Amino acid sequence: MDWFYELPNLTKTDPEIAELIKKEVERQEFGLVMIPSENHVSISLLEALGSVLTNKYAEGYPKRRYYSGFEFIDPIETIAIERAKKAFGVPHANVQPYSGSPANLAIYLATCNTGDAIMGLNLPDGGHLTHGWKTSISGMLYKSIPYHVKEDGYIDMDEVAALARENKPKLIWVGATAYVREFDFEAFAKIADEVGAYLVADMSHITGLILAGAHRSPVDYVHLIMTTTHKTLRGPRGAMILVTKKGLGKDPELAEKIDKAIFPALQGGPHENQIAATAVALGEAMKPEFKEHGKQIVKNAKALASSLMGNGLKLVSGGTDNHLMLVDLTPLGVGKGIFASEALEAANIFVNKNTIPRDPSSPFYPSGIRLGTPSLTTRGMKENEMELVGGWIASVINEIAKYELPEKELRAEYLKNFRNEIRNNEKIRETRQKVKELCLKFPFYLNRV
Ligand code: DSN
Repeated sequence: MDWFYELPNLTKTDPEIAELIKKEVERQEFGLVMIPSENHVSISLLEALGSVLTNKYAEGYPKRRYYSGFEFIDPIETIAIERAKKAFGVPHANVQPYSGSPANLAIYLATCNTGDAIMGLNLPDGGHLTHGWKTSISGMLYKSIPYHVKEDGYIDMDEVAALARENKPKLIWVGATAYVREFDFEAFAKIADEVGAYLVADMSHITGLILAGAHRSPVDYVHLIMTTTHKTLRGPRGAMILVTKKGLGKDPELAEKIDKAIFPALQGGPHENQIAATAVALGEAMKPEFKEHGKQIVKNAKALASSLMGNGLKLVSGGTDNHLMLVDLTPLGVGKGIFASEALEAANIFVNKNTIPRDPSSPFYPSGIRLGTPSLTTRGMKENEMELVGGWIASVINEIAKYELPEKELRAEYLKNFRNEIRNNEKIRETRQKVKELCLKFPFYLNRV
């Protein structure tokens, strides 16, 4: 049995935490993790992440630190930086961001003054909180001008151009958290260049697809790139900021400004265990087999989308070009996302409730679910399994048809009853069993031979 499951020391010293970690390993192993921003990291990567590197304080950058003891830490961070530069073809990489949200804040700090206009995809249309949504610091400190998707689910590029000309933003985001089509980076670049804006790709969701050649790269078109490291890249939780050649052409000091925005402006000591694990993830992603893996993620997503639609479900934009899809549950009623995601969880299928464009309900009780194929592809599943899983998902969703979101005051009680009923639902119990049998055929952390 492996150390990360056996936890030989922790089991003795803190059995309460050890037991919960073991249960979580089992949840991931015997369930279908279909939240499109999640993935399963390799066991080698876990060794780097769980190493003594976590003990080290390392404010500053390689060869420019404030403490002593960098004989081994500096080469590790340098390897991560060099791999990032090589993998993406950029002249500068900062691998220290703790995660995506602070990385995006650092980008604002490096490029904008508070009050400047910025543009990003509207949150309910698939955009990210940090791209200017009102409850995020990005929407509080900057003048946010959101753009939208059209009826067909594609970004409205005419609107992007018109809003940019009218508002002259300092920065335009291209990227999303729930968008199923390929980004037209070239069209965004034309608009950003015309109005003199920084164009920043937040490619967190699609980084693995870009490295695999399964989605076009933003590198030639944008000034900056932010990516989290734990999604399709299959690394530890963390993020990177990349400065492109075009970015240095616009501002030769951009790399320095980004580094200063991360440290000392925003962060303290970087997490060197996380940085070592990022280096490992980049090393894995630069191997030829990762190209096949990235392409398979998209093939699987297309197969899953067609199975879901074939089984009667409606998808936003009628399909997908990448790793994720959004099921529009409005044909069943308004605000059904919570019922669908909890019923699927009862069957050991993990997705997340999500708004759909022009959602008639609210972000906490949205009318859709978001799901994707990165984790299942990591386990080795292919189109045949997607066909099967699509049918199971549709049949579980069928079971929630009769549940309607009641008025606010009645919701807690109603949802409690719903959860009890759904746990005991025969169809859902059957699906849970089928899910477990499928997972046993595609072991990842446990029962490997
Ligand atoms: N929470 C991430 C996601 O699920 O897409 C984005 O930050």
